[in-house]
Amino acid sequence: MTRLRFVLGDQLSRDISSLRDLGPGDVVLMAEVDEEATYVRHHQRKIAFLFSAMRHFAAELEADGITVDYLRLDGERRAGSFTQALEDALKRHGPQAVVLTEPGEWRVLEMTKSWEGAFGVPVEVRPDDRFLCSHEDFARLAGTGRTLLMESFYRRMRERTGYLMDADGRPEGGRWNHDADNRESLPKRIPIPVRPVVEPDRTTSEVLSLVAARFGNHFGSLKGFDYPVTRADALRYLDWFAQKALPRFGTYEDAMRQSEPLLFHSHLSALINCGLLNPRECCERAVAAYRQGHAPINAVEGFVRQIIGWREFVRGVYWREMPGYGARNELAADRPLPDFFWTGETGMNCMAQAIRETAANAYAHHIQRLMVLGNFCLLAAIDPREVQEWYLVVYHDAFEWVEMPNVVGMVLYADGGVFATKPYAASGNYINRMSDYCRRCRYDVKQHTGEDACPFNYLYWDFVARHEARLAANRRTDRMVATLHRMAEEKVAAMRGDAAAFLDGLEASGTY
Ligand code: FAD
Ligand code: DLZ
Ligand code: SF4
Repeated sequence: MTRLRFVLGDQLSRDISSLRDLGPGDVVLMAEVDEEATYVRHHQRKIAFLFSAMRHFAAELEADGITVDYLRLDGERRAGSFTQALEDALKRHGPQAVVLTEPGEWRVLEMTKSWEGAFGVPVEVRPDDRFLCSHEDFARLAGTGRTLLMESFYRRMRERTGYLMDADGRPEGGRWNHDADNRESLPKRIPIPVRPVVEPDRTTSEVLSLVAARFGNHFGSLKGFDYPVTRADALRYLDWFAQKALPRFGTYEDAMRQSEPLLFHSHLSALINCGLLNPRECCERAVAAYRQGHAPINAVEGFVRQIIGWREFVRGVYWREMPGYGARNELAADRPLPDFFWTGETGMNCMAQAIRETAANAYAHHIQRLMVLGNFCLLAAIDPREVQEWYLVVYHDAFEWVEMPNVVGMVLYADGGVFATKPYAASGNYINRMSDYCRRCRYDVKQHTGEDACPFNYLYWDFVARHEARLAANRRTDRMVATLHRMAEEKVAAMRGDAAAFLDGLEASGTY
């Protein structure tokens, strides 16, 4: 029986479930399609990364004697959408069945559901078992209540995988979670390890030209593209991380520094999400570094927690809460996204840094995404739909299953606390503690009112005042409200006045 194996751009793994039982006569279909590149206007670097990784993956399959029908965006045979690509391929190959691995996005899964009826061919959608926790197991491990706790889910995942567990079933290092050791700011003279550079080969250069020609008006830059696009380079990148950056990953996980976008972070998310690396092998490489005495427990536990904890957890939340999750707006936020999210032109140095680095690299690390950019969107009541679209566009690792819960649940509290136990609101003080941004800023982080005051300060207290009842009712935030009440009335009025003037002055983004 001939089967058509449809492999999507974030399924670039030889071990993907749709390729497992390849038989003689089977054809692998892969397609660069305009609809996927433009349904939101993805960062140029993200498109280039995915297309180049797809082309390299297809070439590797062919080198192994597998028949691949690869549709290039600029090729003679091309298709505008996944559905059209499939329809045309069915005519070309006349297979008895179509096999694919479950897509990572609700939108695409819905698309696949129409195919059997539309084309009269059986379509088999297989589970994506690159994830360590299936949809069914998620309910078992995370629970089924209205609210879910990542920490309990994570402990179960540790027990299940055996990562960092001793022979008696206890967590190695005596604690499940070493987060308390992972909040240091960066010492002045600490050396930051220099990343390996992957020079673009011919395939990548062709893709870069294609993207510049077709999507050159999208956000971001292609300059200096040096990210891995093959499995071999991705494995070398993982190995480099385990040796050079992982040892300090934990301690400085929350730190930020001017013009240092990566610090000790792994920069692996896009490689994992598109399939070049498997999340299990990333954890196992980190655990091996711990066993060999190359990395301490706080680093390795922190890294493993991000992957088998947060990554698996948000994916479970996404599928549990969809459809409808993206429309949640518990805090009734409705301000349009300010223009400077696309230009970086703002006097707030922390925001300008994070946005410019995002434009340059299609990357910002977690604390920049959460406590700078996200925190601003929360405090300024930016419409969750607009925030989601921005995050989906600008990061090379962004797919809806992971972007949406991080934005809706973690950053904006727009789901009313499905898994965040409180809104992660913070004033300029937090950013000052964790970075050197404030020293280079035109605003003064110590001031709360007036022209030079840090906008995060008055926006924070305005946020507390606007959501006073909700925050007072939550044990984890009631102290914010108590502090507000202890402030002089005139000071509160002045901060709220400054917040209103600042927010009124924000220019909405039109097109981008
Ligand atoms: P590291 O700091 O080195 O962490 C190691 C790995 O853990 C990451 O590669 C990633 O696979 C995983 N991880 C860590 N935190 C999370 C998390 N909260 N959710 C899921 N996985 C996590 N991550 C994405 O992969 N795609 C997204 O679209 C995305 N959008 C985000 C949006 C917001 C508002 C926030 C706050 C976070 C978002 N994250 C997203 C999570 C996290 O910020 C990135 O995974 C991380 O910054 C990627 O950089 P890194 O590989 O250097 O990660
Ligand atoms: C993000 C993206 C882009 C830009 N382009 C393609 C593409 O041309 N072909 C493809 O197979 N996938 C692409 N993707 C990923 C998809 O939009 C989508 O996120 C995944 O298929 C997950 O469902
Ligand atoms: Fe950001 Fe305020 Fe610090 Fe400026 S002073 S960098 S706006 S936190």
